[in-house]
Amino acid sequence: MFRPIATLTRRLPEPPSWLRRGPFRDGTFTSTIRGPRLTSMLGVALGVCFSVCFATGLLSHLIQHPPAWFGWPSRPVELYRFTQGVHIATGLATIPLLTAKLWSVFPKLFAWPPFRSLLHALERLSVLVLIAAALFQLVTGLLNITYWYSAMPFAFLSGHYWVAWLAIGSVALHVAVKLPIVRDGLSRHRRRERVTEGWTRRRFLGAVAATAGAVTVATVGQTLRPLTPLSVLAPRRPDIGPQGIPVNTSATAAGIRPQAIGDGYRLVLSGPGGRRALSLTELEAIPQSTVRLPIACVEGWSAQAEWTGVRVADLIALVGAPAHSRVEVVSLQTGHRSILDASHTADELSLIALRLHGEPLHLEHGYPARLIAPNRPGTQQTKWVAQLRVMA
Ligand SMILES: Nc1nc2c(c(=O)[nH]1)N[C@H]1C(S)=C(S)[C@@H](COP(=O)(O)O)O[C@H]1N2
Ligand SMILES: [Mo]
Repeated sequence: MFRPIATLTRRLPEPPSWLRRGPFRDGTFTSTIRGPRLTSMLGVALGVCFSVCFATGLLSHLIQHPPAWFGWPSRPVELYRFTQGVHIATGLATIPLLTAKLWSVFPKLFAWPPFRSLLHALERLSVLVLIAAALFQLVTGLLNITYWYSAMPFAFLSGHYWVAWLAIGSVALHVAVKLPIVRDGLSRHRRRERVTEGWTRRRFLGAVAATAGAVTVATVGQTLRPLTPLSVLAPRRPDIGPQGIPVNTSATAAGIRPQAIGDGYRLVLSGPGGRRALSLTELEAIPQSTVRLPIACVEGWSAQAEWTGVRVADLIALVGAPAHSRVEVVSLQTGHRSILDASHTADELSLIALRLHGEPLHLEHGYPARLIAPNRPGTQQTKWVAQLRVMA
């Protein structure tokens, strides 16, 4: 009879000792800083960082690809700016934490025997999956925020999303397996280990914490304005660009033709009451509102600005649509569009903006007209708007 548990836990024969060479020999790794206490402490910090990063990343994914059950409100205005700032900051802080943790367990790669049982082999395999998935997430995230797309021969979004599930799943398994060791590693009797070891360990942990702190301080200014001058490592300075705002996609890159935004430009509205095409002059004649709203890019930078334009709800009223409508916002750029759900359409802060800081929109910011709405990922703030289509 096949007994799975017994098969999994049966002790495997020891590999021949002549295989035990190089780092597999005893006494290769001599650092006294390493040990369950150090690994446990790093593990707890990493676990917290990773979980927060996963939750905020999942949220961002749901907002951009909402399933039927999911609704994202238009208030508080800066909520997405905050959650996505946290996503990028925790992701970046993970880099020094993971590096230190991998260093702390590195000798285990050469443990002897490599596998005590099938179960032990499976457990080690799951750690390998965890490390690979975590490294994949960090590297792809980093490539994405530094705009190095050419280094990723696959779709960033689906890769980063699906491997996140693999990573969080193997984290959960890893935590469950290691919990007893972590408990023991963090228990009080361990604290009374030899004083000198405790001291060097504290110095090491201090250095790791300082590095994680330095990475955060040198990048979080891309969204936290008071720290902007310190943002030496941030891919984007939120205060540099035309009209003081960064540009992700330029008009040239978006393929915006000068004819399309000249005198012939029309904003086309379509709804239950028919179709209207408004020139820029006609748009300017409609009562204007001025709002202060951020562009909160998925890549972690954000910039606050003062926008002036026409309320989306007022525009769709011209074609007989109620304020609580779903609206498709179509760009002059081929293929770029976004959806305003009912709460965002109805929000009085949602504008088709014609001006930025009191001046006509810069071409790079979406001249003649762009969408700006509260609590929304930057990628959904469509520039060079050509049409507003009220959806049935
Ligand atoms: N048509 C169009 N609109 C767009 C984009 C784009 O590529 N094409 N990029 C979006 C992204 S990712 C961001 S972060 C914001 C940036 O707006 P800004 O360039 O005015 O700062 O515009 C959004 N609107
Ligand atoms: Mo963005």
